[in-house]
This record gives sequence, structure tokens and C-alpha cells, in this order.
Amino acid sequence: MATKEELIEQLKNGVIEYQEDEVKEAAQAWVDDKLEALEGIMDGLAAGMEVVGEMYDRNEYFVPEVLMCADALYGGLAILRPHVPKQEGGLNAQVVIGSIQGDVHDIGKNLVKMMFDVAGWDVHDLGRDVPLENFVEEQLRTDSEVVAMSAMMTTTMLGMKKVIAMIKEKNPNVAIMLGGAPVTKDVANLFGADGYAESAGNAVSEGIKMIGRLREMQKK
Ligand code: B12
Repeated sequence: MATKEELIEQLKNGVIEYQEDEVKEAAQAWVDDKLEALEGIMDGLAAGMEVVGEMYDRNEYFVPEVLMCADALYGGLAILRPHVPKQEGGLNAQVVIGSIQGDVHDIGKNLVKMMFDVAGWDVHDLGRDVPLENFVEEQLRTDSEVVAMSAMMTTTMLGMKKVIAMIKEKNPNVAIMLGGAPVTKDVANLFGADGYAESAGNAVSEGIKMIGRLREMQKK
């Protein structure tokens, strides 16, 4: 039987070497051993994808390999995700989330979505390559307090600034959070966002802070 450390390596290396079947087997073993699903996702699958990103940046991998790595990650995620427990007593809140127009990168966005989901939030996921006006419409339809947008490219990132202006014009009582590799805290401020988180791990706490500020403002 493989140890926990060995399974983590199998999850991570399976993503890096785009071995979807191995990733699925390791994920199933992880579940069978009753290990913490979130840890397998973050320290195994997501950590593997980070290495893939570095390899892509060094021209060691190209789009076809990266796509297969993403498939391997999603294969493992489908097995582990149902075993991440929902936290009790979370904040009663709603978030609209999506990857911005022109951007098909959705791995990071899906990890952020999962974190909100397990924290007990109602998540309205618009998917990827989301037309700008859809964020506005979905916020109005659901009356969500938070809108979270992901961009992975410097070109698509600019669309988020437009969405912020569009949403604030229709409804100023919405907190907007940005994230994704090219986005920084400064960019988020510059675009007029209310929050920023650099990773899925701190997206929920940032969301809670934003809602706190929003509810304070509404009292005044
Ligand atoms: C995987 C990947 C792809 C996959 C996407 C598969 C999928 N389903 O997502 C495929 C192969 C399809 C792809 C295609 C392309 N890609 Co690509 N891709 C990547 C790669 C290698 C990894 C991204 C990733 O998944 N990382 C792992 C996850 C876990 O990390 P993450 O996304 O950063 O997310 C974390 C945080 O950023 C944060 N976060 C993310 N979103 C949000 C949102 C909120 C609200 C919050 C709070 C936090 C948050 O939390 C996440 C988890 O902690 C990066 C390289 C890199 N170094 O990032 C390039 C990269 C993003 N791609 C790039 C490019 C250029 C392209 C293509 C144009 C390539 C081409 N020539 O065709 C196409 C265009 C696609 C398009 N129109 O969108 C460039 C972008 C350059 C730029 N700065 O503009 C990068 C940076 C590579 C590079 N160095 O050139 N790509």
C-alpha cells in the first residue's frame, strides 16, 4: 500500500506527466485511505499544475501537453472533489464567478469556486470566456453580494475593468474581487475592485472581509 507522501507524489507527477489514469488511481486510493481530499487537491493536483506552468514558461511544454495535464488534473478532481466536506456555520452569502471574456483558463477559477462552495456560499458559476455583460446580468438576477472574476492573460484582464464599471453603475452595493496570475493588488485597486486574493486558499477570507465592509457601509 502506498503511503500518503507517495500518493501526493503520484497525484503531482501524474499531472506533470499527463498520466490521467495514474492520477485517477492515486485519487481513488487517497479517498479509500480516507485522507483529506482538499490536501490531495492542493498539494497534489494543483501543485503539479504549478510545475506544468513553469515548464510551459520555459518552453519545455506547449499547448497540447498542457491540455493533457489539465485533463489529468480534472480526472483527479472529479474523484476528490465530492469528498471535500462543507464547513458548518459558514457565512450566508452568494458569489457570481467566472473567467473573463476571451480567457479559457479555468483551473484556478474552479479551485476558487470550490473553496467558496465548501465554505457554504451559494456559487453561481458562469464558466469560462464569459461575455462581460453576463457578469452584470447574473449579479442582478441572483442579487449576489460578491462577484469574483478570473483572468490569466494581460489582454483579457482589461475586460475586468469594464465589468467593474458596468456593475457599479447598475448596483454600487456589490463587492468585486479579482484574481488570476497577471492580476496584482495594485491592478485590482487601479481597476476599482474591492478585493484581491492571490490564491484559492485566501479567496474566501478576502470575500468575508469584503462583505463585512459592504454591510458596514450599508448601515451608514
Ligand atoms: C493551463 C494553461 C493553459 C490551458 C488552459 C486549460 C484550462 N482548462 O484552464 C490551455 C492549453 C488551454 C491554454 C491556452 C492558452 N494559453 Co495558457 N497557460 C496555462 C498555464 C500553463 C497554467 C495555468 C494554470 O492552470 N495554472 C494552475 C492554477 C492552479 O493556477 P492559477 O490559474 O494561477 O490560479 C491560481 C491563482 O491565480 C488564483 N486565481 C485564479 N483565478 C482567480 C480568481 C479569483 C477571483 C481569485 C480570488 C483568485 C484566482 O487562485 C488559483 C489557485 O490558487 C499558464 C502558465 C502559468 N505559468 O500560469 C499559461 C498562460 C496563462 N497561458 C498563456 C497563453 C498566452 C495561452 C494561449 C494564448 C496560448 C496559445 N498560443 O494558444 C492560449 C489561449 C487561451 C485563451 N484564449 O484563454 C500565457 C498568458 C500570457 C499573458 N500574461 O498574457 C501563460 C501565462 C503562459 C505564458 N507564460 O505565456 N493555457
